[in-house]
Amino acid sequence: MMGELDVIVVGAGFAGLYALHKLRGLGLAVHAFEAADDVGGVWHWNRYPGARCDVESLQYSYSFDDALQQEWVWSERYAQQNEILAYLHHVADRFELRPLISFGERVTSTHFDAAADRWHVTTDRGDVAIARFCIMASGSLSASRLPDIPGIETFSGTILHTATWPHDGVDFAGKSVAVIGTGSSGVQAIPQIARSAEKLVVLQRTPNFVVPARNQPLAAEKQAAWKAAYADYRAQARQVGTLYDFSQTSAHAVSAEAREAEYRRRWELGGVNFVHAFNDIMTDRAANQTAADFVHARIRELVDDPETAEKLCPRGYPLGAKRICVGSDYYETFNRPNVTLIDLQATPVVAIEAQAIRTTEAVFAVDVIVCATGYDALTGALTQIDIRGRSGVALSDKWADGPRNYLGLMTADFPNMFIVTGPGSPSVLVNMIVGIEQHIDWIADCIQHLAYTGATRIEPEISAEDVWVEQVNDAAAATLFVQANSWYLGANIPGKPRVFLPFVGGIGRYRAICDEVAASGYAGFRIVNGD
Ligand code: N01
Repeated sequence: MMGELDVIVVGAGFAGLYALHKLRGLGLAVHAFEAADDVGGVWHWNRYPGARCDVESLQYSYSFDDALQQEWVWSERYAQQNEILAYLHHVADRFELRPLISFGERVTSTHFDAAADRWHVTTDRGDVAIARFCIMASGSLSASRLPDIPGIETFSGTILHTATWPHDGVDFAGKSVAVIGTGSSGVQAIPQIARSAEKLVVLQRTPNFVVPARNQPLAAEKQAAWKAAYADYRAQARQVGTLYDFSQTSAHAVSAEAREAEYRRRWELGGVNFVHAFNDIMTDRAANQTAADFVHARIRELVDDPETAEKLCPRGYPLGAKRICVGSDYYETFNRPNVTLIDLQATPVVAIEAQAIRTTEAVFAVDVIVCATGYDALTGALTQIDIRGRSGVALSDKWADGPRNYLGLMTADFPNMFIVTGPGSPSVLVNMIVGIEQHIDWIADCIQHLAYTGATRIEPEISAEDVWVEQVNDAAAATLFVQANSWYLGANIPGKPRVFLPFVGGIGRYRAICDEVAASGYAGFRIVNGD
């Protein structure tokens, strides 16, 4: 058992690493537990072919240290997984964070001792650490899930999940492969697997809107120009998350020709910027349909077989209401002779057998099944740990009908436990690094405030929590996000309560709310003074 700490951090991905750096800088005794054998979080685990970030490299990086952002050189517009992981290794080494991390230790429980105001954190190795504060930097999309298909355990070939990819890679040459799932991970992996596998069957339950990435080497001049203006760009990003070309115009305010030209311009430039072509795409269904129609037309242009093209056209939910996907050669891949698309809505999977996948219409013999089936998002990494607060109630019980917290940062009955980019915060709806830095900075200020005032405990008032949960729900209800069966709503997990998880009001507004709360002496929180 290690000596008593000020802060325990769970996880050593982007959030955990910055938390360690920031809090150690304040003179606090801080330590992290990380289940993996190295730093990186999702970027350590997600090594599937094609894995890269669809936020541009110059923006998907820390802003807290100017020398770091000036010196690190990105090679591509969108960094590949191994480059992001190399960056995080560099950060861990540069700021000497490794000695603060226990690797290969998964936190299994965190219990609050109300008599001593301390968290007791236990790992799967049986280690116990005690600290005044606990920071859950366990990730928003880290609890992966295999599909609940009958017979999956009987498959005698190789079953892989994109989120736990073998570190020495997978050779698909000469193999018959099935990919289940066509979200961001599937969309990135499918074109790569198609190039090396003998046969590829793509099992699609819901088609997604896929805009082209137009990835390219990052020109030295562009990188230099960004670095020269980083202070300004980062300041803007703190208000909007990722810098896009945000339109101030309604899709209805321009002619059909002008609309088409704008969509085409953005389509050619590539990336998520497409969704911001008009300012009502995420709030007005008719406006949204104009963008959806444009993408449908591109799918029909890119895919040779008209039947396959129709299967790939997303319908019945608004564009962007499920996370938009950014792909490279995604639709073109379905023109390859070795690739077959199966529409699971028309012919659902019945079972996985020893060497095959059976749908209601056919049997596909496969050697490898790649599950790109996603995550128990935002809450999964938290509820799979036995977290018990002041009264002994488990967090998973408190959140049985959906997550309840204040500002997404803390939950009543769980004093001194902070959640980074979890439910009730902008989280996955904005650039994760911007969200992480905002949360860690706020948490660090809060811990300092408690130290200055001699307080030992902070937790939200139930009333503040109730109001915040309502505010999160109201913000989502005013958008089209709630009109799709997405993981944002927990719809991908059987039995998970259907609650829109992230705060949709934007990082600028959210930051202002969090700052106001802090400036007011932590209104909505109950602070207890003295040991
Ligand atoms: O997971 P997903 P993901 N039978 O949940 C299907 C981030 N990310 O790993 O839509 C058959 O989006 C499921 O179908 P349906 C990003 O935020 C970012 O792809 O539920 N199919 C869906 O098609 C992203 O949004 C990057 O009907 C089943 C797919 O599996 C988030 O992570 C890259 C099934 C799951 O898609 C999650 O993305 C990768 C079943 N039983 C990830 N169960 C970039 O930066 C599920 N599906 C680019």
